[in-house]
Parts: sequence; structure tokens; C-alpha cells
Amino acid sequence: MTFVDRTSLRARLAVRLSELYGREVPAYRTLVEVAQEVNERVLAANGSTAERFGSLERVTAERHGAVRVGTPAELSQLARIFGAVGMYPVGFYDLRDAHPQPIPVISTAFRPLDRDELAANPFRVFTSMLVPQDRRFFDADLEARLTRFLEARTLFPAELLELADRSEAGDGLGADDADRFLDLATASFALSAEPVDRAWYAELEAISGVAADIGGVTTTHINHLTPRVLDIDDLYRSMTERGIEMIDAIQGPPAWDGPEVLLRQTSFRALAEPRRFRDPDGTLTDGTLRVRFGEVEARGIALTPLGRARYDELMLKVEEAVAGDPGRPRQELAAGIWSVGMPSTERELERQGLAYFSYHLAGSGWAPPRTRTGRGGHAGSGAAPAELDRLLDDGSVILRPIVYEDFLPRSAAGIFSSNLSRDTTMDESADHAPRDATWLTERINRHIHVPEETYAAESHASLRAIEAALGLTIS
Ligand code: OOG
Ligand code: NI
Repeated sequence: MTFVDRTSLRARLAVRLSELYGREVPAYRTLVEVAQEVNERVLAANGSTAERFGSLERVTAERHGAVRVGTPAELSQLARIFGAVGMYPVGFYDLRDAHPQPIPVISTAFRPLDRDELAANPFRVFTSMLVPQDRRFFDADLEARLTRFLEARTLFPAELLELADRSEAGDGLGADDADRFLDLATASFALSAEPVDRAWYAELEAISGVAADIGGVTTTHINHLTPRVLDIDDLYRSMTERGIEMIDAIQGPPAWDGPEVLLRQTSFRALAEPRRFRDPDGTLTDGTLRVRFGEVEARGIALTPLGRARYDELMLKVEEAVAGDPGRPRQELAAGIWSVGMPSTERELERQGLAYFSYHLAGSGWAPPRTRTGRGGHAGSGAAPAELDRLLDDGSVILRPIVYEDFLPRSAAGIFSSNLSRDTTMDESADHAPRDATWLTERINRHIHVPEETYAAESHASLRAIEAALGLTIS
């Protein structure tokens, strides 16, 4: 019997979920089609530099999903399912503090860690968990009812979890088990036909649409699945031309003349999907819910903590400028602020220690080193040392940008809230339940990796490889 390793299982799971979501949300198919057209256009116009942030093959297959669950137990089960396909929790996001719209969840993203695993298939899932204990959103009575409701449901069958554990322990599954795992996993993320308890859903929706989507039903589902494009401005225009109504803006850095950094995202508005409802007297009626949407993203260079602080500072300046000059388009204001505040070349980003790069001897090709990411130091978090600078200046060493593989809390909150029909209801003065990465680690019993540590480790490893090849210390 042929063996299916975790890398192939991940690629197959991404395809299966994409097929499922395409059947459920036809506008997603249009999005994927347009994304592919955009990528081909960019490649035709820019040749191989278009692939500087990832091969067309990688980018074409690339998706991120978003799923939402209710309890640490459910999140632990998801961690086992994702672990079965080589995806690990990276980053901790607390969207309860997000501006302008707080969302009553904390989140992490499951994704591959190693560069060669990312290159093989970078499937990642932004995974959020409700915090019913947060008194700003839920009073004690609602928390108790919500917790009872969540504890009574089963999102993932025992057989799926058992197969998941076997895959994680043995780095994959036999062909038949792999098929079974994929069938069960895909089915767990399908939109359920089960009637929705109208009163219960409405009670939660009055607080937050996200709370209702998570805790108002007995199942989970893919909230969205996001393809990656090489030119998100082109995609935004192309979708609008096809008559698909996009949200007002592209979240994240503006379009500008310098290097693309971090992540830019946009989405089309949540669509009304038919759902059955059960009224308090037991009658069933047809209705619709608007919770699922389509999103698309463009990825740029990962920023160091120093670069990230610069990014946050510029984004704040943009907000102030927009507030001070509401007549001018945000994009125009933002591009102006960026051209002053952000270096306009990769070399300068590197020199100032603002972004992560891997280093390669000229003539050695583009192939990135095979590294295992770990908990490294912070390459690029200070100014580049003189010897390395000299080798970069004379062209003996070349830079390759390390692509940002994670998410941005402000953009995530923007994506969440642009698709909600009303604001979150909260009592700012009530106690919030403190949550951080350590809390989450203890609950799901897995290390929550720190995004910047993974990038720094990759950067360091490339420098060590050069030093070994040259027999010198350059950094
Ligand atoms: C997640 C929203 C965040 C992103 O790409 O930033 C997100 C959700 O809606 O569940 O997916
Ligand atoms: Ni998303």
C-alpha cells in the first residue's frame, strides 16, 4: 500500500477544501479564476522577478483558510488535525482589542514551518476561538449557557482524530487511511444543513455576528478560503469590473513605489446563503445568513520587530492624515507617507535592519538553503555588519526577501468587521479574561511559534552557510 506523507496530505487537504468551498460559494470560483489571470499577467509583464516572492507554482496552489471554534478542547482537536498534515500554531492574535471593531476571539494560525515545506505547499489556516469568559461581551448567565452549548457538541468525529494522531506520529498514513482522513476532515468543515435555532442565534448575534457564527450552531465550517495574487490592485479592479462588490479598501500597506512588505488583503462582501431555521414553537422556515465571504491577499517581505514598529507608526500616521483631510483619497495620503517613512529599496530595508532576508553567494542560484526553523536570534534586527555590507555592495552576496507567512491583527479585524452587519456590543468597563500565547500553549499543549523567530532562524542559517562556504565570519 502506498504511503501518503504529511506534506502530500496537506496539499491534498488544501485541494479538497478548495473544491468544497467552490461548491458552497460559487463566487469563490470567480475569485480563484481572476487571481490566476492576474498572476499570469504579472508573470508575462515582469518575467522571473514576478517569482521573487514565491514560484508561480507555489502561489497558484497557495490558500489560507479561516475557521472559528468555541473552546480550548475544540482548538486542541483542530491542532491535532492540522498537525496530521504538518501545520503548527504560529503567532498569537488577540482581536478583542482590535480597533475600530473588537471581536470576541483570540486566534493563531496553523502553517508549515520549514522553508521547503512552505515551498511544497504553504496551506495555512487562521484559527479563532471564542472567549465566552470575557465579561465585556458576555454576562455570567450567557457564558454559562454558551459553555453548555459548546461542550455538548462534537465537531470532529473520534475516527478523524485517531487517524490524525497516527499521521502526526508516523509522518503520514497509508493510502486508504489517507483517503478516509481527507473525507472525514473535509466533511467536518462543510456547511451543515442542520436547522439553526433562531432565538439562540439571534441572542448571540445581538452581541457579535462572530459569536453567533461560532456558538449559535452545532458545527463549524470554513469561513473563507483565500487565494494569493501577485498584484492585488489589479485583482481589486478586475473583480469590481466583473460586478462583484468588494469591501471599501485593501487592508495593510498601501500600493507604492517601494518594496512590498507584509500582507495586503481585501475581500468581497459576505453573501446571503440559504439556511433553515427552527423557531421557538418548533416550526422550520427557510432564511439566509451572511457570514461567509471571499478574500484575496498579496504577500511581501517579512519585517523585523524594528520594521514592524515602523510599519505601525506609518499606519497610525495614515489614520491621522485621513482624519485630518477626509477629502483626499486614503491611498494617495498613504503612498505619500510611505515614500517618506519607508526605505524604497530592499537593500536599504536590509541595511537598516527593517526586514528579513536570506543571503546567497552570487552565482549559486536562487535556491534557498534547506533549514529547520527553530528558536533563533534576530538576524536583521540591527544594522548589517561591515563585512557583509561590503560583500553585498560588491555583489558577491545577494539578498533574497523572506516572504511574510503570517497575519496582521489590524487587517484581520478589518476583514472580520467589514463583513459584519452590525457593531459588536460590549461593556468596555467589565472585566476582560486575560489571554496570551502562554495561556494558549497550556490549553492546547503545543508550543505557539513566534513568527519573527522563524524568519530570523532562516536568515541566520543562510549567513552561516555563506560563512561555511567562504571560511570567514562576515556577520
Ligand atoms: C478570520 C479573519 C482574519 C485574515 O486573513 O486576516 C483573516 C475570520 O474571519 O475568521 O482571515
Ligand atoms: Ni483571511
